[in-house]
Amino acid sequence: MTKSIHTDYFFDEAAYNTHDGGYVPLEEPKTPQQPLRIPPLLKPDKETATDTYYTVEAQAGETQLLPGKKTKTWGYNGSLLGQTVVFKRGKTMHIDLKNSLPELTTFHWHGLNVPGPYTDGGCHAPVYPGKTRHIDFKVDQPAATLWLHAHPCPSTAEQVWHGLAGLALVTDDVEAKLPFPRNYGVDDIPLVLQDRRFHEDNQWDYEADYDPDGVQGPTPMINGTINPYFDVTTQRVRLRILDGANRREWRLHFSDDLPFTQVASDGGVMPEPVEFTHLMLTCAERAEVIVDFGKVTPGHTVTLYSDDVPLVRFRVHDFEADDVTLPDHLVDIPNPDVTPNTPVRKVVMSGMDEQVMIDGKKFEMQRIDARQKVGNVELWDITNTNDMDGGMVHPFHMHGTQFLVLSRNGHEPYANEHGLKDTVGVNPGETVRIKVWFEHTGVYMYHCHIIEHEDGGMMAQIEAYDPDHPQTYKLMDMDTLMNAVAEERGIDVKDLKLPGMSSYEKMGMKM
Ligand SMILES: [Cu+2]
Repeated sequence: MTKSIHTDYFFDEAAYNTHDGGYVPLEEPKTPQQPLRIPPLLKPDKETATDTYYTVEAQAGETQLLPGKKTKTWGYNGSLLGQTVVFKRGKTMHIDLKNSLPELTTFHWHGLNVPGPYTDGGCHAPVYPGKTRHIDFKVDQPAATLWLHAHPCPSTAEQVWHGLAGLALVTDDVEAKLPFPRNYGVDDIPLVLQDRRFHEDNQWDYEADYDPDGVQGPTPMINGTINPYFDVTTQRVRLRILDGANRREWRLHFSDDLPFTQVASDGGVMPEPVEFTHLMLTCAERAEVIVDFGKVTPGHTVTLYSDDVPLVRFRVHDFEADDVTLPDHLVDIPNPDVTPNTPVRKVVMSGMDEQVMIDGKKFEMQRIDARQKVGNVELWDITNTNDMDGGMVHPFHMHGTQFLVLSRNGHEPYANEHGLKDTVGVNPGETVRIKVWFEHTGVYMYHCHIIEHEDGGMMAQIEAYDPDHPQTYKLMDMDTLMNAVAEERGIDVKDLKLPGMSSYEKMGMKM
């Protein structure tokens, strides 16, 4: 490959969260290094040639994160984060979603192309404590690193902060033929990047740390590990990196500027590999990168940093030579023609703190903001009206589809934005044009993925419809939700405070 290596982070320097008044700098943990936790693969309850059966259970538990007291955490099939679910393309999944938490939650499959709003698992698909919801769907999209997280508006941010974030890997025959490392846990490892603040007795306190522009903590937590190392035993390692933080942007680079190659983005393998020394991810974005340790002497350590704070130390051991070079072209990406006579859809993300809105409105669960016919291909212009000097990057996310990024303010998108995406960072003062089509009917949310912004109302919803098969949906409403949560907590609904509510109240709006 004779391609150039990208040595900057692409995004507008002035918009980084480091410039925000409430920015919480990362700090290097002072606690001993620990082996990186690798989320186990979730074992199917049953599997046939065509069908896979899983049970995904949201549960509360305790996790030894720091020396001393364990931290109270939530997770899927474990005390923190989740077991990794594998979806083989072409197979039909049957999943029991079990809620063993003390409060209602939802199971949202971020990046999965499935019908909305119930299978998709947004706010309209609550699972009450002690109850189970069942979903079935056929996996029909390219191999990709997706994730599962709670999405019960307006408590999404708090539940994710408690630990409800797991990985879901789509596999297919196309990716399987590419010369990528894929021995899970050995040379194919997920890296869920999060940050937390530890309070008294090693506990998290979401309320104490609350910031309407997104909650941050000074301690990096990778796969639910504080101060991790990973033993490298192969020349090449594939990292499936997820920005699973509520608000933090990660500016990633290795010690000695070791180059690495991004091979996949949110929706799967990219048409061409892209080489980096520095890569920034915004909330919910994924990047699969292959790191070649071939020039590192065994016994040495290569450190992955965000800015100047170490995230993971890769201790390089002896390995067999593996000088596989990647092809210049990896996969073909669908690029359907825009449906004739279709106007460009405009979406405006405005405000910061409590003022955040989409198209001048805050989210309402029972309001459908837009409609698009299934199969139609539209251009969407996503504008961030924050001003360049004092604004922030808003990561725009769509449920129910993977889109293509066409341009940024009329210019070429970034070098790693030529694949399928479900989340795109929009700089202040910028308009990002994307190409959007839906393959399934449903009501889907689209929103900023700074999770406190979505809880604060920077969210809207679209119905993808099929005129030949009109459908009606039972949408969640605020009264039902508030009454349920108040009952779970044993308090009067008048005394109930949910995290996103203050953003509505301060704007004189009703949630
Ligand atoms: Cu935002």
